[in-house]
Amino acid sequence: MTLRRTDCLLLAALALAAAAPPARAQSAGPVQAGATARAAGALTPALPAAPIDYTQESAEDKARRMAWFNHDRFGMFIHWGLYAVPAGAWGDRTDYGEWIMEQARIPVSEYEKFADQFNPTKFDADAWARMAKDAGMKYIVLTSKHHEGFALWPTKQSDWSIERTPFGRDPVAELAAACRRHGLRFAFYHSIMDWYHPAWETRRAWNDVATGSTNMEEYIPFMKAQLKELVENYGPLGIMWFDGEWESPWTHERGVDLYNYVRSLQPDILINNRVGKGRAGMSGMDQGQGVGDFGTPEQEVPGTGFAPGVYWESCMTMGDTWGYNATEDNWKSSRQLIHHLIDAASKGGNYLLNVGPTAEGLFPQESIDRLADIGRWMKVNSEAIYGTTASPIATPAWGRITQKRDRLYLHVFDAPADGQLVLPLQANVRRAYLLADRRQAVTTAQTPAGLTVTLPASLPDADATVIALETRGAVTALD
Ligand code: H79
Repeated sequence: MTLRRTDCLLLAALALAAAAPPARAQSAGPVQAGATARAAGALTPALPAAPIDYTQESAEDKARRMAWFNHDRFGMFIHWGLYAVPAGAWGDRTDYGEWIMEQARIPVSEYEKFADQFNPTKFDADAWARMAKDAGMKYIVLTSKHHEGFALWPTKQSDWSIERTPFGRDPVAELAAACRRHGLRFAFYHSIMDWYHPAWETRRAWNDVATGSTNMEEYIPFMKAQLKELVENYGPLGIMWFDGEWESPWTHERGVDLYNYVRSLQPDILINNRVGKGRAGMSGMDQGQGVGDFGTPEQEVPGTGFAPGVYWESCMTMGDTWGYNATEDNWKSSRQLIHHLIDAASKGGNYLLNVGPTAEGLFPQESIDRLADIGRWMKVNSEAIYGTTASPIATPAWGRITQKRDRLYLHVFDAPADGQLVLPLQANVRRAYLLADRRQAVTTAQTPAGLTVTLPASLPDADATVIALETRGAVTALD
């Protein structure tokens, strides 16, 4: 057993002592006995403030906090951990990813050996941040800890961390600094479920290094202490992106408590809905009782958007796995990835596209190539993504629509054979042109069927050519 048990127990005791009953922001709560005694002196100390219930935030305050997320639309997910060492291979299979410990039932004593082999000497945080930036991404979400429980930073709460490896550097600090240099927001993915920590209640049979008994009252203070390190040492952070919430030890009440805990450390941070229990499977949106700031569709873009004030972000892999797999051969095309980004924006959501770096610290070449392709598209067309809102009409067969102030952006994926787009819209168009060539005028006409746009004979971008329509006055949907 490698965790410092005494530390864990001490933290558990401290956290229990500090725990206060949940209270609404406006209720002062009962006066504490200790405070009353001290108040007898000449100087009256302030009463301890009641803990804020951040889940009671107004829609306006939330919109203010979500503004950057809602504007930026596009981020990079990075899944990097010890699973990069086996790179998907164990026994006679080569198709594993970041779930390899669980799916191959690797004894933890065996898995621990990957730490000795994790030495990413080719890791260049600046290069990673630059690739994200050049692709048009505005934020990076890095796995501080995936389900394997391994901390990618030198945590003081456990020795199951980067300090177990020969690497001798803190990749998290390096990437946080590089993001800041490149103007990217930095964020963490953090798994609630933990296959390594002995106290996680659904401890695996193959965790042969764990001792003692499982106990969530020990595990939760450990997790909070790790999160405190992440927020205080690498912040300010854009997002704390939780996952692994679906197992039975996690409850709605624990989710609300964790949400409030992380917000109390950094009030403006965003927290995804996997902090709670509301998520309806891989569709990622809350059903029933939820907590958290945004929905998390996984490996899909929803068919339609959602009501105003409902925020979401689709996360997706470029291949089959999130963690690096050396034999990956099912890569999505750049065209597909560009379409996913546009599709998400056209429905009012974000796109979080994953890279699984190698144990040497490199992005797979296939990912580098795709990021460059997306970057080339974004360089020309990003104004049709950033700061846009959802399409005013249902998804057309030929592509997608985004809008911003007095502009509509038509993203043409597949031009209709007759070269005409008919939008069920009433709009006064004062200028229409291609973002790829603003001198290339496009003809529009309002007809009873709607707004008709005649495409140029050839479209410059085989992935998505964007037509900007500058409008005057209201744009109304016809039905
Ligand atoms: O980190 C990446 C994956 O390793 C992780 N999420 C992304 C961001 C991931 N965890 N689980 N899965 C992917 C797939 C597992 C799905 C299931 Fe379930 C868990 C099926 C049943 C339990 C989620 C929760 C879907 C239904 C309930």
